[in-house]
Amino acid sequence: MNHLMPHLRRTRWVASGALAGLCALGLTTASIHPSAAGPALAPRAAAASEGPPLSSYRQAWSDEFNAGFDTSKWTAKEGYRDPKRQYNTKNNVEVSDGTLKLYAKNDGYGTAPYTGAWLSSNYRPKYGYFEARLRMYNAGPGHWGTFWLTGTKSWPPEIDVSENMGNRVSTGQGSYLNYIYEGGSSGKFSRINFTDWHVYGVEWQPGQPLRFYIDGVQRHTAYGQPLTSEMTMLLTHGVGTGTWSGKPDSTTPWPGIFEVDWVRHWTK
Ligand SMILES: [Ca+2]
Repeated sequence: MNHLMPHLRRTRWVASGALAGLCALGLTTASIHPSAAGPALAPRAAAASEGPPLSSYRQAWSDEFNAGFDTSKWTAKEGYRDPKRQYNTKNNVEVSDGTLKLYAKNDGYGTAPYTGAWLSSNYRPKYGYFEARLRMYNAGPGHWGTFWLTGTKSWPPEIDVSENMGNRVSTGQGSYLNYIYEGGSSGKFSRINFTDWHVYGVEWQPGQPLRFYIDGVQRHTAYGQPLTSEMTMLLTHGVGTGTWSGKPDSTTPWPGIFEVDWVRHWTK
């Protein structure tokens, strides 16, 4: 039962007014691991719309997209995704005014009628809390913008932290939150308007289900095969021709823009 002691001690510190002194020494209550005082995954403060669900996380990596496209952090693909459909090009990647823009265009390249963009992170983490603030801007049928993770050595696994299909702008189905593993998947539509700015996050810890968050509120819990491999983060904007994102039609605006304010990763 000694696991209760840190919590009791913290309460006494706060009550005695000694907390300010601790902060001045560079010590805060965050040094008391919340899991020591209760369940490993307690709800976060209701007011926090971004950041990890526990204060014991520390930020390990980020790209704020405030200073140009950083090729040390991301690799942009140049090549066909499908020769009959889409070509991914660095020309559709732009960082300006503090955000990343990935364009989907109907300008065509070679045999493909559409061009898109595909970024994979050079950073390949394992476990932690992953989060991005993003929106689909100028979106319509065919556009398909996703913040996701996949295995560095194989697919599956796949974690779709925020998958946005342009043909669903008007349906209210929202972002798709999904975990694909060997032999199954667990996905859920979030019912938010993904053309507005939102913060999307996923928590991945050993022995725990994946927990998906939007604006700090848990929206989906995905059980399935334990995920133990390193993952690559991806930001992609493509053009679909099937039912998943719909086909471009006369209502599709061009270029479609998948806009990302930042991507962050925390570890414990
Ligand atoms: Ca930014």
